[in-house]
Amino acid sequence: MADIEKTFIMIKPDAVRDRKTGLIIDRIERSGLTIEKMEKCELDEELVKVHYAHLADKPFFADLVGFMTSGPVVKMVVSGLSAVGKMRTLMGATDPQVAAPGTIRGDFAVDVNANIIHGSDSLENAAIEIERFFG
Ligand code: IDP
Ligand code: MG
Repeated sequence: MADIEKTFIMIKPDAVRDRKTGLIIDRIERSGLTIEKMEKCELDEELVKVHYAHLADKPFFADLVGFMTSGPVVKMVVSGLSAVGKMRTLMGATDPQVAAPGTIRGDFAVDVNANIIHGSDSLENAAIEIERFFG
């Protein structure tokens, strides 16, 4: 039996700017998952740098930080059975060019630099990210 989990989800600035928030929320709710918390906000550069610290040595890091601070995001806590993995499946691959049709990134994004949505990649990171953004 799968466990009820909580995961951290963030609709990125490109999707908020392009008014895709409602479409993405619809996908999450139709999948049977529950939005526990949700807030539109702007991110500090420092918070983004901590959140993406695992990518600090990548050539695209500065662009990523610039992108994530370019406008408001919508951050959420999403819960449900196997919520962490289920959201990763709903989101699709990191690179929208290879994300499958029917996934959020496959359907709404074209560019890995601006790939619409963040979702925690493990239960452990979900707890850390929920505390980081909502604690
Ligand atoms: P994930 O978002 O699917 O978990 P990560 O590897 O954790 O993927 O990367 C975090 C974010 O960094 C991605 O969602 C994307 O916005 C950006 N990113 C990852 N790889 C690349 C790349 O090769 N070029 C540009 N941006 C990238
Ligand atoms: Mg990640």
